[in-house]
Amino acid sequence: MRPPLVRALLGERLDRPPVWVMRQAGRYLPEYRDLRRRYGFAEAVANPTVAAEITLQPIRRFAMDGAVIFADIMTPLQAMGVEVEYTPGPRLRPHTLADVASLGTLDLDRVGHVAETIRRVRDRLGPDVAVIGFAGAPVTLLAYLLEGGGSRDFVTMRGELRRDPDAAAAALDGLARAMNAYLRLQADAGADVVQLFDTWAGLLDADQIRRWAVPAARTALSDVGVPTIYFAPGTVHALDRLVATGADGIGLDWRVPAGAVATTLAGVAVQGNLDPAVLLTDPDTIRAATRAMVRRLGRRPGYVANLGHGIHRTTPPEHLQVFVDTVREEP
Ligand code: 1CP
Repeated sequence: MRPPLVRALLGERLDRPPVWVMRQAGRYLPEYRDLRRRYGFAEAVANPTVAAEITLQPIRRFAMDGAVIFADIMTPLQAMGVEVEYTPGPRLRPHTLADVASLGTLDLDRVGHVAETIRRVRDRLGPDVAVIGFAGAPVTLLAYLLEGGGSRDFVTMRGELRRDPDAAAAALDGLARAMNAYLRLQADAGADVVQLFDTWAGLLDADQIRRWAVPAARTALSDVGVPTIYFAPGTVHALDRLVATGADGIGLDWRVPAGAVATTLAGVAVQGNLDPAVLLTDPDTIRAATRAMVRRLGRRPGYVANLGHGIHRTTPPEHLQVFVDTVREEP
């Protein structure tokens, strides 16, 4: 039998929705902070023993239905020759569109540690728990490459897409092909599901999302061989465009209205979408909001319970337990 997470993404309605949480391996967990006292972030990602251990930490505690591999969206760029430092967000040399287009292909040997982490995690989990691989979507990677790090508004990326569309197309195509190779490597190593994170696509208008973000995501996700999820928070203004990525499931942030989901995303699975801020409140509030979410979305075929974005680093772990238990209570 396939893991419940895979079955939900293929459109099956399950008695209880599978559940995992974006950024579930990370700083809100004391056991993560303990390990990170001994290993820097890049060092932890590069070491399959440590990366597998961090990946498994939230599974031991919460028995999630999916284990998301500990790495970063910038990890494969490092294997394309980009130097990245984490402070804790990524910092790198600002690139031009031409620099990005000439990065060349991904050297799969240089991400062999990710494949090895996936093999180790797959070996240590039962058949019901899905291993989740991931990559950053081309638009989001381009945003970091052009800006040289994180930003609230990524104006360089937004300007460059308008200034030189041909060079932008070449840069995005190179990134899309590289991420496609990277996702295939992860599926071959044993990932049961892969997610493409398009964290910054929501900065674009609806036409730009259709022109740039969707085709690039489609290339990155094509023929990966396992079910795929596309997550682009803040794109409610272009929700009807996202299905064209070809993803089996669409990740929703907490602002997406339930009515729009029912009509616009009828043919795909959906994942989400509790506001991560709810987990900073109290058990009663968490239970009420989680039940409302499952009532809203859980009846459709193909539903995966999750937050609407990554878990906040100040979240008390016992609040995440309340969320997971509530998703799993008798319908
Ligand atoms: O010191 C630390 O602990 C480093 C913080 C950290 C962690 C735990 C970074 C730097 N990356 C990660 C792991 C990570 N990043 C994972 C695997 C763990 C898990 O999900 O459980 C994943 C899937 C990511 C993905 C990621 N990195 C995204 C997309 C998801 C999202 O939240 O929208 C983005 C935008 C990044 C960039 C990044 N890397 C790190 C940080 C702090 C950030 C975001 C902040 C910034 O833009 O500066």
